[in-house]
Amino acid sequence: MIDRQVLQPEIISELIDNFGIKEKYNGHIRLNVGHINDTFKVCCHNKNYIFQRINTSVFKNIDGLIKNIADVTAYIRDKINAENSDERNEVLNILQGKDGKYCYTASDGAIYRIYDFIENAISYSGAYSPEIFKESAVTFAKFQRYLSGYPVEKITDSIPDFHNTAKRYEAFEAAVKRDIAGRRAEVEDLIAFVRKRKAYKDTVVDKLADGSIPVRVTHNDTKLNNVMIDRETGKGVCVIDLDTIMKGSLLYDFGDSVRFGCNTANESETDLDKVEADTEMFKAYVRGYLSVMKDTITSEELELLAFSGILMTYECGMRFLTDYLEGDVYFRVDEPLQNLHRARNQFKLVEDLEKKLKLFNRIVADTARDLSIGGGK
Ligand code: ADP
Ligand code: GN1
Ligand code: MG
Repeated sequence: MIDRQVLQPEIISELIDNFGIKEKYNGHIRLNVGHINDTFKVCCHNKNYIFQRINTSVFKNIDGLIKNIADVTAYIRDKINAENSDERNEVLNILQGKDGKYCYTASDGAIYRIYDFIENAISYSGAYSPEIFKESAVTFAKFQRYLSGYPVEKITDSIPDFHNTAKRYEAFEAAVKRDIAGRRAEVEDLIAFVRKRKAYKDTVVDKLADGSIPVRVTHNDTKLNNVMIDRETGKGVCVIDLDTIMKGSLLYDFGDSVRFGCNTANESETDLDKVEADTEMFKAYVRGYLSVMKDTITSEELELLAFSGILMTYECGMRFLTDYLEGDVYFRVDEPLQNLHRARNQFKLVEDLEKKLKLFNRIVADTARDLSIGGGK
């Protein structure tokens, strides 16, 4: 059994050898941010790297996932180079191993990959301002725009139906029925909350299926700590965590950013009085996002932009609750009730987003008017 907190010295040596790292290894630390992979900053002489153990119980199709990342980053790199801009604008650089592969199965049986470390940049999980949040919007939107010409058929869905809210709902009902961890009785109020809003689950799924909103290549995990912000200038530098690049809707990306960044509290906060949807943050995100996407977003997408925050928060809360019912098998938890706390937190945010939907729709409409957006392709 691998200790997820630890990166063993012999594995470090294997990886350094396989990926041809020439600089002398000086030490490493574990980064305790994401919920999925095990991430380590490895410091070498004059250069740092990210060594990542990929979570193979979450990601079943590693070849498809790695190919997505290698292809998409190469594609974006060409676009950035063609822009020839003075701004700091980067793309994740994944290292290629001796055998030509971008990941490596080590002697402990786990699969690893290495990225260049993005220096002098921060991934924010808290204590950020509307300006920082707006920059994250610009950076995610640019990422979306770079990929607007990328052939959708070249993308492998690394987790099929990842944001298919209808399928997520089915999984939730199955978990309630199975009640494998014996936790159902303590969460009846939350189960009722999800069921009451059942109609949400088909909104975007149906529109993607009937073609009224376009299928795009999307990031699908656009929380603020998946974008690196320059430590000095406060400008967005690079989108990271590319495991979930898949076919989807831009509403998934916009909505997930709102879910995380407009919450006045951290996603795991247990004091629900602290959880609210922050109007200033929402305004900032809309302005940043639309300033880049003004010629790309369609009027149907624009109309659902404010609602997408509710949808993605509802879906994520439902996923946390499902995982709690299943005994915490998916999301990394630092304490036993964390998935339950996260679910309660998300549902509190759903309620506040529902209350503010009219206001947030108006903010979208006003910003669109300001930016002379008519709804493009
Ligand atoms: P997870 O899928 O578990 O969320 P991430 O790929 O998002 O894993 O990595 C976790 C954290 O590690 C990020 O939030 C960020 O703080 C840091 N990180 C990841 N990649 C890099 C990188 N290339 N340079 C600097 N920091 C990084
Ligand atoms: C996970 O990998 P990370 O921590 O950035 C999850 C997202 C959830 C998020 C909730 C592959 O994101 O879908 O929205 O936690 N990623 C995966 O914080 O399931
Ligand atoms: Mg992450």
